[in-house]
Amino acid sequence: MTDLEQLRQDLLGAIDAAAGLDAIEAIRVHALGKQGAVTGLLKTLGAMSPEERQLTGPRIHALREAVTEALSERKEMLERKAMDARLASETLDMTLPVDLVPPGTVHPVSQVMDELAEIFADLGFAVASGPEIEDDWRNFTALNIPETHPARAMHDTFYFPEVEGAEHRMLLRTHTSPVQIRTMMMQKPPIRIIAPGRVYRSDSDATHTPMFHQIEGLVIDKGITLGHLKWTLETFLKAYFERDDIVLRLRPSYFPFTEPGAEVDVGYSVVNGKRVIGGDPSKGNGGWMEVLGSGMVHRKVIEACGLDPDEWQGFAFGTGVDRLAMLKYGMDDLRPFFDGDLRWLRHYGFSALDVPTLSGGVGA
Ligand code: 2U9
Repeated sequence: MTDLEQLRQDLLGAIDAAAGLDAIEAIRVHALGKQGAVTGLLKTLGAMSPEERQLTGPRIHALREAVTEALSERKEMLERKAMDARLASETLDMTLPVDLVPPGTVHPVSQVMDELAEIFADLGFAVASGPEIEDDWRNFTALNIPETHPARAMHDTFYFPEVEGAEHRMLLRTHTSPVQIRTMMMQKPPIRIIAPGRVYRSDSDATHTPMFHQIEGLVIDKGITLGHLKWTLETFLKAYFERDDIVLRLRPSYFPFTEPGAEVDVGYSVVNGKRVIGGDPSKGNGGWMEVLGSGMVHRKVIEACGLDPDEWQGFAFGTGVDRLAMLKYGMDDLRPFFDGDLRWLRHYGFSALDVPTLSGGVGA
């Protein structure tokens, strides 16, 4: 056997026996590195006579190719084996909850909006939304608040500058009602929606901020009565405050977009000197607290949206989300809601992993 044949057998044998990637690398350096055995043989070609080079050259080149190929095959096989072993030994349970603490907290307003969406979804209501920049037709006129109506002035509206030739004046919506107007104009009844979102009024003190959050609800169907309204609000308030001893009192009131309109009071009791929703309002220091506005949708509003008020009736209600949060979670000042103070957010915020569900408790 020639030296070349012996070297080939030795190298291929060693490659075949290599147990790991380190061994493969060592053989590569030993054979093909700068000082390697095959490299050494290639270097001898220069000193050979042309006849000898013609004879030996192709054999040395073939040896280098065979070794290179054997190394890469063995390497690929060992890598595949390592990956198979890893796949067999490592498992990842994708159903486990994340084990890190999420950064930051969920703002009480977001938490309450999620709770409200969950409660009303259970009653068959969809969540509707619309733009915060609206026109005065959808924000006022369609809601039976004509230009001369005192309610327009009462809303302390932020108007955009008037544009020459424009049909409508643009403004920051003063309530979420234009969302319901849009829905009634786009969607055939029956309609059951809630419209949560930001609203704007030029007003600022301990209980009013220029931007606050409202939620309004709208039901349009055939044969809707005040009875449906009262049951819906009672069911909602029991779920939201997580108690069964909620009592409601509807007081006649006036809203241009409802007829009749009613303010909704809820009974409260006093626990450790603090008013809490629920309990008997006639006992101890208990009493009534106004929490919602509501009413049967005015026939003029139904008409303005292109529907026949003799065929379709409905009820609507509205309240402040920030106020609902304060009542449930015990804050007594509205202003820190919008300060972005991390201490307040850590104290009153919620874990992002605490998703409100009816079965788990909406405010758990
Ligand atoms: C349409 C028809 C009727 C929504 C309603 C109220 C009564 C109400 C206030 C409560 C406190 C707003 O957050 S607040 O300042 N809202 O009292 N809202 S009925 O009535 C509608 C809405 C849309 C088409």
